[in-house]
Amino acid sequence: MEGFCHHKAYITKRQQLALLDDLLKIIKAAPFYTPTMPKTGRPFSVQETNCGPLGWVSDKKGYRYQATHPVTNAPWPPIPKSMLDLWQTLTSLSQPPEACLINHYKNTAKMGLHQDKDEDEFTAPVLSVSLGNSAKFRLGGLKRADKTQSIELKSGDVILLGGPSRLAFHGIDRIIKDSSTLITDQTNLDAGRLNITMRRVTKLAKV
Ligand code: MD6
Ligand code: FE
Repeated sequence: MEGFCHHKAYITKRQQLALLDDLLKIIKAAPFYTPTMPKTGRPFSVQETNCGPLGWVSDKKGYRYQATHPVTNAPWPPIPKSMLDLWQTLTSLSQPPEACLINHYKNTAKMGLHQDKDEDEFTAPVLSVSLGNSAKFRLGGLKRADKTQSIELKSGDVILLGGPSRLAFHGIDRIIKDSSTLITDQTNLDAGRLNITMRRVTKLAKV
């Protein structure tokens, strides 16, 4: 799909460990919570938290971006510098991301096919980093029924959904257990996988 970019092994092992350290500090300040589906209230199988000025949340009332954690009501912690630098390098945008969503998958978690469309700005890509166990990522087209492909995302991989692929349907079919040793039990993360996505939420200012 045009605009989709997969940088395999973009982040070195050393950088992954440093990023994991930054994320563990964020998770201490803004603990994972279990989002629920709008209307049905069914819990997600992933746990989520955010950093940055805005965070993506989901509960019975719907999907939205908000400046505070839904459980602690505290403002989200700032986005780590390494992630801001990655955004600058790979998007070439002078304006920073406003939201950084952190998903935690236990080995049995998955994420259904969806589009990221709760933002007001679709010209900026969504940048996504994978850490820990590998995942089978499914990428489709602009319609739910479009043909899909399966892509394996490994620890240190970065993908960008930009251009026409910005609104492509995508999801996580499954996590491949024991495929990475990055996230150990010491992290209290039950092994599994972390996925970090950065987005622009409001319109880019014209410069
Ligand atoms: C995941 N990723 O990799 C789920 N969304 O766990 C996403 O939902 C996603 O990887 C938008 C752009 C890139 C992504
Ligand atoms: Fe998504």
